Amino acid sequence: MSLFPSLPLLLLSVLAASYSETVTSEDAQKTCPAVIACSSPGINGFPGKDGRDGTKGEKGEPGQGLRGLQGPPGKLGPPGNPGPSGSPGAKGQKGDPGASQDCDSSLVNSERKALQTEMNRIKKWVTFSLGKQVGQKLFLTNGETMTFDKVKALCAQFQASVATPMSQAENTAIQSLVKEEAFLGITDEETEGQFVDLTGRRLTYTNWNEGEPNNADSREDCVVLLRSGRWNDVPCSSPYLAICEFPV
Ligand SMILES: [Ca+2]
Ligand SMILES: [Ca+2]
Repeated sequence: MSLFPSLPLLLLSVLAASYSETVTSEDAQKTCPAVIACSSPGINGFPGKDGRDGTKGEKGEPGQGLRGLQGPPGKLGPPGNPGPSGSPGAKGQKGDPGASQDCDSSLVNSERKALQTEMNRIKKWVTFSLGKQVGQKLFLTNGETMTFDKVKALCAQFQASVATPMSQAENTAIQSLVKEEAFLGITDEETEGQFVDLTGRRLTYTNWNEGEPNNADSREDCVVLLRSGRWNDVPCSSPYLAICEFPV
């Protein structure tokens, strides 16, 4: 007899063994609960992934516990819109004068110099067109005739005085300015026969016409300049041309 069984027998033996193992495995699965119950528990698996956030719940009631300490102040917020303008306040008291007088002084000096320059220009125009200047005197007339008192008032109104020639040059200047007889600032109202200027000083220059002063009718206490340049005493109440002299 051979040591090796025939091939068909060998295959049948293998299939039989395989079937036996299959049946044993299936039986084991069917009886697993019983097996698990009887065996030790398995190791826990890894936790699953987090689920999605649920919907926000309603605000809860304030707690009954102790109130916590106040936290530090928050950051400064943005500036708000400007409010409406308030009503004007009461007027304050007048302040003390400023201390920068040097600046003011230089300004005043500058303006004064400019004004002086302009004033000189105007004086030249006036002198050229209307008046006569001799030394520090400027003779001007408004072309009107009036009594001696009115002439004095007119000249005083312009910080001037009635024309009073103190020299031949001044007498000639007045003569060339007028075309008719004009009052001079000379009288003997205070003392008959003693002629003085309007400040009361005795005359140092005279230019009387021949036969004058004659105090005609005992009522001639004022003096006029004749067309010839000579002088004549006349009544102060008679109207003659007004001439004033201005300091230059
Ligand atoms: Ca007289
Ligand atoms: Ca006379």
